[in-house]
Amino acid sequence: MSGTVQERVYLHKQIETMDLRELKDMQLKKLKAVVDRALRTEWYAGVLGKAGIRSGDDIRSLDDLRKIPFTAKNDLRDAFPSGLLSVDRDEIVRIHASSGTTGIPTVIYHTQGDLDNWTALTARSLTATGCTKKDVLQNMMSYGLFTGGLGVHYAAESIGMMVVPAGSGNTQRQFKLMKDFQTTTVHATPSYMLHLHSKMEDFGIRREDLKLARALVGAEPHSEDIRKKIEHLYGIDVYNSYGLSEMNGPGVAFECTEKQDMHLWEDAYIMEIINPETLEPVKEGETGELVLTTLDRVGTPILRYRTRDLTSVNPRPCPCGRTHRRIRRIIGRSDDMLIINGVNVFPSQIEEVIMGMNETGTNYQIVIEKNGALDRMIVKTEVSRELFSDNQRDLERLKQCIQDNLAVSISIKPKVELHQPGVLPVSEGKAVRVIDNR
Ligand code: DLL
Repeated sequence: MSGTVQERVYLHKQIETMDLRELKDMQLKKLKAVVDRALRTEWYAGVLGKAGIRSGDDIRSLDDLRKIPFTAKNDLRDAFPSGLLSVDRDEIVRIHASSGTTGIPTVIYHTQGDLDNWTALTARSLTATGCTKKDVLQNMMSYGLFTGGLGVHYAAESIGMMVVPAGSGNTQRQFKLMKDFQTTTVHATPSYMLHLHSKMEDFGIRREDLKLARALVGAEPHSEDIRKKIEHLYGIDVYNSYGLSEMNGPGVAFECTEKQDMHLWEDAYIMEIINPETLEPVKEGETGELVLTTLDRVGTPILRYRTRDLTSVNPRPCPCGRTHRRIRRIIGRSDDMLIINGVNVFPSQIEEVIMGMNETGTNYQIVIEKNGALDRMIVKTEVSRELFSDNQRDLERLKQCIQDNLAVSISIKPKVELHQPGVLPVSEGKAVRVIDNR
């Protein structure tokens, strides 16, 4: 693994290493301008008007950000299709959209300038992980309205990488492309990386057939143990990438070669971490919900967006020299918390236990159902092929051990089921880990 090799390459050195005070001045200037642009949209004209904000000049300091009401996913739905459009439609060159769980879409309109800014931020992120024009990037995220495909595609091209636009799925072809074009870098969801590995043997692929050096993984929550597992299975470096379509997509926050939390690009976004119940800011370093404001967006400016993602700020300076503050791994969403017989459980806690054990495989699922008046949780996990051929007593012991570890972590003792590799369903996009049948 090349994790110890410290790359000191910046794509935008002056901005990436900018003094924090200067960065804040820049944010204030941009905030005033984005408020002016937001006022040109039907939606924010109403919302900001009610809050007494009639021009960007009503924002005199970064603290005045708090005068602006939060924007929620539902607001984007209510504003569909064009309530958040801030320029003439002729200026728009692309949209990205998501249908969400309710089926009502949200849409983000991008001008050419918006796309260029997004490309630059993502290219900066790729460079921070050590990618250069010598690398070949195989993009295994889906191309289309989802932002993981095109977002990383254009960024990689812009720094001269050769891109293999494989898209998601078709595992056998992914291996063939990796071999034929000597892919050094892959972009995929962490669950797909694990799935891919479980198929290597079936397709007769040996590790030495591949030139793989790093994986950029994101789009879904995953634990540090999952990162370590992927690194160990392939012998590569794995970097965490965070983003959301409302804020462009990938390229919002990214790990650098230090692999210690993700730099959130503060020249493009203002971040706040709030307590999701009181909506007040948490103390620096405490966990809360991430709220983001776009600073450069022209087509669809979005102010104080409640991401629902739970994280905290790592305020320590990063040895890489970048000054933009880092956010820690997303531990879950303020709305995906499970309540099992009154106990709050985040799926990430269960994942940590399962992935932290050597015997457990690469795929798992959490099923919740009603058992009379009570809730019952079943944790299904795949275990290695060898274990399955061993005797029954070892499997029983492992089951017990998983149960005990879960009881310590989540204060609940769920039913545990062990399965052979390849039995639990895999999805080509984001993994579906929780099936709530209550
Ligand atoms: O998932 C954008 C993306 C593509 C990010 C490729 C990284 C790589 P959406 O489909 O809008 O956009 O989903 C955004 O996914 O609010 C988080 O809940 C979750 N998410 C994204 N990245 C991470 C991550 C893309 N690294 C939602 N860790 C976000 C945990 C993540 N959760």
